[in-house]
Amino acid sequence: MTRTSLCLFALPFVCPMTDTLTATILGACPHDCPDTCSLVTTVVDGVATRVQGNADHPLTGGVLCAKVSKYVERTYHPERVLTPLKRTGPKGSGQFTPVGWEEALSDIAQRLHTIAQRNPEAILPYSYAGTMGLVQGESMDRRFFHQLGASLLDRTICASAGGEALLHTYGGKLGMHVQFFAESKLILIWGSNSIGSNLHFWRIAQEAKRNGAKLVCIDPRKSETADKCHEHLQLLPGTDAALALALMHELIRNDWLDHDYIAQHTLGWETLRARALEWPPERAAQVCGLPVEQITQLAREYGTTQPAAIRLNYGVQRNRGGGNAVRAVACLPALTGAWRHRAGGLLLSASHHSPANRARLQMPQLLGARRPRTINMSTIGDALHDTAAPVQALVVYNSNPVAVAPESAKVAAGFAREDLFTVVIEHFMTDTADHADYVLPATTQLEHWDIHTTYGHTDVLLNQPAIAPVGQAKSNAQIFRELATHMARYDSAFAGAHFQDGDEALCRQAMEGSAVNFEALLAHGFANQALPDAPFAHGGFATPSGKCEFHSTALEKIGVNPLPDYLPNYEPPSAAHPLAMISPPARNFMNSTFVNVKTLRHIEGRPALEIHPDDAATRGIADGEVVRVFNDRGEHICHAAVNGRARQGVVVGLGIWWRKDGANGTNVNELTHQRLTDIGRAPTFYDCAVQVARHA
Ligand SMILES: Nc1nc2c(c(=O)[nH]1)N[C@H]1C(S)=C(S)[C@@H](COP(=O)(O)OP(=O)(O)OC[C@H]3O[C@@H](n4cnc5c(=O)[nH]c(N)nc54)[C@H](O)[C@@H]3O)O[C@H]1N2
Ligand SMILES: Nc1nc2c(c(=O)[nH]1)N[C@H]1C(S)=C(S)[C@@H](COP(=O)(O)OP(=O)(O)OC[C@H]3O[C@@H](n4cnc5c(=O)[nH]c(N)nc54)[C@H](O)[C@@H]3O)O[C@H]1N2
Ligand code: SF4
Ligand SMILES: [Mo]
Repeated sequence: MTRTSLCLFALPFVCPMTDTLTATILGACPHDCPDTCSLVTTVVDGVATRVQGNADHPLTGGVLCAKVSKYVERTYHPERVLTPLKRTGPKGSGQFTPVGWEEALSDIAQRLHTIAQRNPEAILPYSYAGTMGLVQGESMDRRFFHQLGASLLDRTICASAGGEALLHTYGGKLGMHVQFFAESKLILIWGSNSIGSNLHFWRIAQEAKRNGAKLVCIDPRKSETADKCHEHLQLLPGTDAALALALMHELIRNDWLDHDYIAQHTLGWETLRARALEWPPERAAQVCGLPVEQITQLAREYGTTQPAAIRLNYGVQRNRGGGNAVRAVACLPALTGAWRHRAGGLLLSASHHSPANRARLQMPQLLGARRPRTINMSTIGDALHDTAAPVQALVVYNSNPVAVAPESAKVAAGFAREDLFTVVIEHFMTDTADHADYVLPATTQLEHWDIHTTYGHTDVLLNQPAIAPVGQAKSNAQIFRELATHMARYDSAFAGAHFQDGDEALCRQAMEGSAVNFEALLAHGFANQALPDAPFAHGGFATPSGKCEFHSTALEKIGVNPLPDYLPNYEPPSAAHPLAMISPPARNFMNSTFVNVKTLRHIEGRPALEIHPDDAATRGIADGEVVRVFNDRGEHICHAAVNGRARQGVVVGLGIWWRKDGANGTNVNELTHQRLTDIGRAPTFYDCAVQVARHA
């Protein structure tokens, strides 16, 4: 229990009137959000009563988003899974009976061992960022599966297209420090609804606005963020590279270039110049569905304003050409020399500043000489139908693939296979948990230790448990420790001491070899890292050449165009499916998390499809009517929202609702496909053509 300025009582406090014991505990938000807030949980007599933002942590500033303000409601939700459950009905029916931990774990260990004896690669762990914690997300679990020799998972579902694009341009997920956007004079918010998904950046952008900065939003949807920016470029999905190339064209034509920066710190300028000159604004305007003047105006502002900053986000990379789009945008600040200023440049992700000692946590050496196959999580639908080298057991944690992975019909059919042994570690009976043989109850962030590095800023945060586990829940790491103990009956390799490291010890191991002081983390909940203000002011890119690589030899070697280019979508609108569908996050959900929290669901309402008034009118659809959204992969039934947010030709299915909440048992991923991005093997959720009709 720790002192914070928020807490009225420096130490646990017994109220003389009510005789209750009150304490405040420092934590970290576990969610897949760039803000990674510092949390303060108030606990009265062992019960968490409130979760607030830590006022002492500058980037949190005492403020949380609506979702995590409801974390107590989620933690004590009446539908929390509180005991291990064993399936009693058909797969997917959600029929289970409670069983003891001992029975569940010994049966699971025996089943996994039997499969592993024949072929450990038939076992697949499936996890993502349900918690971003290093301990509950990527420590004991990895040791367990490495020892087993299970198939490896390629964790591509969110950020790998943009991440690898940055790697091949800057040398890593490196960029501006978020706090310096406050000093920028021009901010491009590119492919992001900051108000919904990056709230603490939005606060900084507001500060810049008050200091006279101009804010420009580049997004096919008239998002809440677009509403509040000075300018909105409402381009067609998947056309960002064309826009970026036209901006370059104008920078070149008007000589708004920093020739010295280009000469010293970039690679491949002449070839990029030639490519950009193929993209006059008129050509891009056609491709992007934008007025020419909007493009030339933006180029003028970007070329003549310093410091100019780009908050690029993952909305641009969920199309076929997503990697190239990120590369094209990432070239811009090197052309104008925006990097010379700490308030200039670009931020997509800063996660390569993380000091985490992942090798220490994950112990890949436990694989020995074995080199298991790798399965891409984004094509789990196909992977579960592979008959040549079938997956026979799945262990899912920190993820809800049946709802979030593309082409759900295939994913759900795969999870429904009677010959597949599935363990799901969860808080709730999600669409995925419904398909399990065993569901194991996991602790939430209020109940376990964890340590966090982030991708939106560069601080390190410690999460201390505020309350005892609810029901019989155990932390993920504890579950894998106990599973290892059961496995040790069959295989003594699982008896190693590294399978008994406790959660707090794992938190300490995560920082081994770094400059982060663990005692300071215990006292304050967060620690800053000393880093230069302007990462590339004097070049120093982390690429092989040390330069910003417009031309990437590494990409050329893997058969990708070495220069950024515009790649049209896989699914351009057609006569049969004339509307482009995007499905970005809902403000009050976190992917498919919080969908079952009543107060938040109440705000989001119901699964809806935003559609332009003209597209609605030609189909005889009025606001609020039930519609069928369909393509060759399936059909999703929801309510039309004719609310002015969708542009003509584009529809927006907001948020990842649970399939079981859908009118016909589907969500938007019924319509998405499994084709992957140009770079990074990532899904192309927003590259999806559909037709919409009134539901009869
Ligand atoms: N409230 C909330 N916050 C979240 C999440 C959530 O579900 N809810 N999810 C978290 C996760 S996992 C992630 S990865 C991040 C994502 O967060 P960001 O990467 O910041 O992106 P989003 O806020 O999802 O916004 C994406 C925006 O891109 C737009 N967009 C779609 N297609 C295109 C395109 O082709 N070009 C351009 N320029 N824009 C396009 C969409 O309309 C949407 O407004 O947010 C995190 N934060
Ligand atoms: N159509 C469409 N689909 C998308 C996207 C989109 O924009 N459009 N976005 C994609 C993106 S960016 C992402 S990141 C993925 C996200 O997909 P997922 O990573 O699957 O994220 P969530 O849907 O939030 O599911 C996380 C689950 O982890 C559980 N969980 C949380 N903490 C813990 C814990 O400590 N232990 C255990 N065992 N479980 C825990 C939660 O209860 C929740 O059910 O979805 C992708 N899918
Ligand atoms: S989801 Fe993001 S904004 Fe909300 S509390 Fe967590 S880190 Fe902060
Ligand atoms: Mo994500």
